[in-house]
Amino acid sequence: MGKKLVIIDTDCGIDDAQAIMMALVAPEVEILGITCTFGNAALDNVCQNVLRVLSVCERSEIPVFRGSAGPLVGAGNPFSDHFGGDGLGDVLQDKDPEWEKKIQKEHAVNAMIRLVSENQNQVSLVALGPLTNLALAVRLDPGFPQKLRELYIMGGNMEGKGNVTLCAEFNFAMDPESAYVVLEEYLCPTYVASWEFSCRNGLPWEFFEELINQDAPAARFMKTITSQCSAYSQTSLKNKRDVFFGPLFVSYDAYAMAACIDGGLVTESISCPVRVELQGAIGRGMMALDRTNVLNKSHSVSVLTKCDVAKFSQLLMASLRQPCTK
Ligand SMILES: [Ca+2]
Repeated sequence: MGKKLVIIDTDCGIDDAQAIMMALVAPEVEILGITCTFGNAALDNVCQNVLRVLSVCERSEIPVFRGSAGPLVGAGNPFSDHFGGDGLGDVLQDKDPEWEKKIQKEHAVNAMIRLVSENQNQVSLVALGPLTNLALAVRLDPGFPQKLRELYIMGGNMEGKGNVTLCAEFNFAMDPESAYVVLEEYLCPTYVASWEFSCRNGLPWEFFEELINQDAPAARFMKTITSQCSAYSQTSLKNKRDVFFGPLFVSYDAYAMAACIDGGLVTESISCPVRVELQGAIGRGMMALDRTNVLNKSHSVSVLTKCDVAKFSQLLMASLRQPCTK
């Protein structure tokens, strides 16, 4: 049986690194390319972070493409320091002076369109950052979404709880117009792993300790990049999000990836049209679920609500036992 063909679009922070490692280790997945976007860090950092992850896992043959450096509209919000200024916890010193030569010459959006056109109806696109590259892809090639097998998105809200503004999740808040375009115009099967979905399926911190203390290069890498990062600090557990979700370890992007890798992982979802709010001091960037189809849209997405946490834990554990022979 053929492998599942995957393109990963990422703003490579720590949780993206985790998600990419999960895809790298999945025996049934073939990664056609990794496309980079701004988000958790500036675009140059994102590109270097992806190269690092591939290097740690000894999978540097996978092509990496440079994409959008900012949102469609406006100057963009200041970069989040959730995962440190460089996106990987600000602890890595050994910069590769040759990194730019390792990035493909082709622009990420062109690469996405080409790879999907070469493999029509076979590619699963997993979007882990702001959706700017995806919005540009449908503008350059209006038929692009129909050539996809499916789209998985980490981002948005299902309960209106925000993590960077009152009502908006980071990836959507960084480029609301792109999130809007994607959720209006990508008519392929679409699965949204929202901020609250990730938080509601979090894991105990004891699991996190076990995860990063495995005896393998990928685990040691993850232990290093999370070592100084407040997002992984158990002493900062009483931060704002825990008002809603409790003190859990949440590897956000890994949920969207896990859902793509294992169709049986998601145990409950809501099928309905959605729309991203573009106006408002409070609502801009929020995803609204249209459960009664007030908007009269023809296309519904799957908004994930529950997953098999035991299965997810196993995928996480295996992802840090790298490099390995497939
Ligand atoms: Ca991300």
